[in-house]
Amino acid sequence: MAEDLTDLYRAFGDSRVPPGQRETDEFPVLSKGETPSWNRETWSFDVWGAVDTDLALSYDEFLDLPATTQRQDFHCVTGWSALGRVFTGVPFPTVADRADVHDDAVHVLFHALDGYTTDLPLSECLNEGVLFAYGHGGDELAADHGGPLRVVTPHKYAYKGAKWVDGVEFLTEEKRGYWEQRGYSATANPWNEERYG
Ligand SMILES: Nc1nc2c(c(=O)[nH]1)N[C@H]1C(S)=C(S)[C@@H](COP(=O)(O)O)O[C@H]1N2
Ligand SMILES: [Mo]
Repeated sequence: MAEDLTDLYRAFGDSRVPPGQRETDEFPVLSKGETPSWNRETWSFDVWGAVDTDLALSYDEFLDLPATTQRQDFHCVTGWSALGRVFTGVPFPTVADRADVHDDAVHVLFHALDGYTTDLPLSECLNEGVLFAYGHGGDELAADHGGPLRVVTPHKYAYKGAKWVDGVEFLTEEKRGYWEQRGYSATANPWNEERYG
């Protein structure tokens, strides 16, 4: 059973579809470049920075972490919203707990196989629904949608969710990610239409 997070918008606004967004039945692919290849034998999910325990997990080790399934909406800053998508994976706090994050960590930079990065305050990463997802709709997450592993952030525009994520850096000060350095909002709250920074 998927945990239903489609009412998460109530904490942020009155309408499930945020202002300026239009609903689509599709799940479009939006990437800055090509879909990167990966090797199951050498792929490593790394956690470093302001933590006591650096992590370097193989894909199989990642699959052994306790998982959850959630139904959520997905809002791209370019204007489409895909409603009721079902993702399976590992909640952000589970990873943070394993890494023993330092008390002075305040920010997180996600790293991906295509060179993409995106950043969020640590407190926003601990919001309900931030998930490292390897499953979508009951299947393995497709490569175009970020397989083997991606982040989803139902309370933020979707560029906050790094596809092909393979690194999480905990920081004691803010750092900006790929789109955040190029004029997109660092905060990215869809119900406030925080599109540009
Ligand atoms: N690594 C990586 N992650 C990324 C992107 C990207 O280009 N590279 N694009 C972002 C943007 S702008 C959006 S809308 C979503 C799109 O996810 P989808 O292709 O599964 O719809 O991924 C986000 N994560
Ligand atoms: Mo996007």
